[in-house]
Amino acid sequence: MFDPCWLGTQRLPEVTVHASGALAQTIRAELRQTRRIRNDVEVALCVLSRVRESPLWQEVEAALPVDGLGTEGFVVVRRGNQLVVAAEGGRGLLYGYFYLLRYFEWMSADFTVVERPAIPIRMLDHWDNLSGSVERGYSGGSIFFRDGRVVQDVTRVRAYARLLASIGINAVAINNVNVQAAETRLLTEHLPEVSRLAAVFREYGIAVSLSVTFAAPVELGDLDTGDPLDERVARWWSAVVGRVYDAAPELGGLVVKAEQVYGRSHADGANMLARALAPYGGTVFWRCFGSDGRQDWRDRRTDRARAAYDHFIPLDGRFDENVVLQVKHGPLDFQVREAMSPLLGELQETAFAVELQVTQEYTGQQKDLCYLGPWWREILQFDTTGSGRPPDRGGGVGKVSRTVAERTDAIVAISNVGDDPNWTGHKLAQSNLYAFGRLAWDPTADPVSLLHEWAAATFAMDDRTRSELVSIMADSWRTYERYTAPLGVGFMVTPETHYGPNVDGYEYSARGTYHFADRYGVGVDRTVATGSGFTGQYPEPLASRYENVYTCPDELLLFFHHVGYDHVLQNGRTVLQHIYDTRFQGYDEVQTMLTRWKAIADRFEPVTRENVTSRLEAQLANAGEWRDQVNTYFYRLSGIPDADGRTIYR
Ligand code: GCV
Repeated sequence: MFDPCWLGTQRLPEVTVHASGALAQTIRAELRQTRRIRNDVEVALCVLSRVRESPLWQEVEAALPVDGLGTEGFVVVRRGNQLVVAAEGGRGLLYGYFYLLRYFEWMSADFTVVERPAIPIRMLDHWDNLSGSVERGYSGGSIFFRDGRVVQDVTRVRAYARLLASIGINAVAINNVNVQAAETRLLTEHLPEVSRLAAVFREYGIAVSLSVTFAAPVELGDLDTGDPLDERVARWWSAVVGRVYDAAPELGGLVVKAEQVYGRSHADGANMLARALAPYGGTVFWRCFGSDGRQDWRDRRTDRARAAYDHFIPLDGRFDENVVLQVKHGPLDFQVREAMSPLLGELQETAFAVELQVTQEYTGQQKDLCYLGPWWREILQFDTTGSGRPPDRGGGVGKVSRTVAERTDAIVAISNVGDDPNWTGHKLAQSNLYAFGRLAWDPTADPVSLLHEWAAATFAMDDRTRSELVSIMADSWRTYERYTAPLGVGFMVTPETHYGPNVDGYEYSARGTYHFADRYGVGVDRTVATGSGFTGQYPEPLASRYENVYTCPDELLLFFHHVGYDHVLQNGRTVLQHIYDTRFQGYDEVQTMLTRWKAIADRFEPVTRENVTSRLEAQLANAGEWRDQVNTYFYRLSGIPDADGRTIYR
């Protein structure tokens, strides 16, 4: 039995299902496992074609939006002791069922609710290797693979699929984007095994995709090229894709890390795969990996932040319809704070996905508590025009929406689960998986309300304990930012592992991950006037806002500018004093989190108590290292002491 996460505490009364098909079977199986509550409410789940079997059919029909519910939407109506959930088909009904499960015990009065997901593709990518290890995984091994094969027992996979469906996820990619040609071929040769996994996910309305390397045919016989314009390569892929769809007909598509393309351009490569997938309705997720491989710390004009835009904007409009460009939310690499990738506002004619990391590679690796809901909500609500005005919907071509959530065609995140008994290593990191799914469905959701929802569903506890837990967790992303990387300075992490401080660890690397601290100042000059010109990739007024050191938001100052330590921030403090203050404050906040947690810890199961306590203790030690190493580093460079005389080691 696995940790049920947020599906452990809910109860429902008797529910009748007026629907048929595979997903209706799944709902019936779910209902058989659900704990019963004695209640006189009569609940029905009903497809619209049979809604007249429900006494509330008129209310349901009156509630239907003019443009319909879509395949995933649903409507819930309650009048007195009658409650009906209606949807066009099995998918909407499944999401309606989980909605009911989530909220039933909180539903009292009459109400009508219509729910439709804001973003059509809501996907989790897994960086799981066929060997069973997980790249950037902090929760044990893969739940899909072991020793080069798909696991025999898929019970855990089914439990995962159910967790994902309950938060509205409808797609997963099961293997690492860093995939070798040999692994790609292995996957496409062991198709019955892949199809076994796909069948489990299909029970929960989730489409499986495979990561492949574009260069898979390179080593095959006389195919000494991966050129997408070489017909033999295209034929190889068509044949492989045909076999894959024979074995797993509802596959979502293929994911490609587009680091290098043999042949002319990314568009040629992506379109070649897209054409192989098109007959089956499949999609190519083409990851715009943001590295151009030309970084050199000696040359400040090359800038990794520019790479994705420089490569892909000239190709906008040249991709086939079933290509989705998968764009990391920031132009670098999932730092604790980054500017928004300008691609998310500037792609006009190409479908794209915004990519987030639920796995906490740079945000504490599920050792440190770091609830990412507030960060993702900021990303999704970011106004890509910078104008603050509602979008002009009048007659133009291309995308006219404004926020990232409005513009994006898909949302993808790297999953944080593994075969750890609690799935996520840190028990409280389950909240990140939950919040991702819920925000993907509704990007306007309030992250703190989501925490309440998650905590209420996860732990049997009184309201005061829940409020205290939520309050400990709610601001933990900002706390993490304070002790690690305030002002948008990134990459002071230990190279390769990316946990803990190493201020100069990447300073001379070829990855384009610098901070350029010297005795006078710190930060990366990305301005048009004197730096790499990255600010020029944004439209006005964003470009000018970031270009000007006095209008650039404090939290991104060192991302866009190299400034002196005595530069005064909009918050009135100097950069150096802010560096000192935030490290002390971040550490103190972790100490307070630990103290507050210890005061409520005995209200939780021993396994949770021990898990969270030991991780918060480790987090405190980590925050102490960050505080001391970074403060000492800047004190040694600048020679300027802390204005408040706190301890900075010499
Ligand atoms: C899967 C970062 C990570 C890599 C990861 C890469 C990517 O650089 O450190 O582990 O590779 O992102 O997004 O592909």
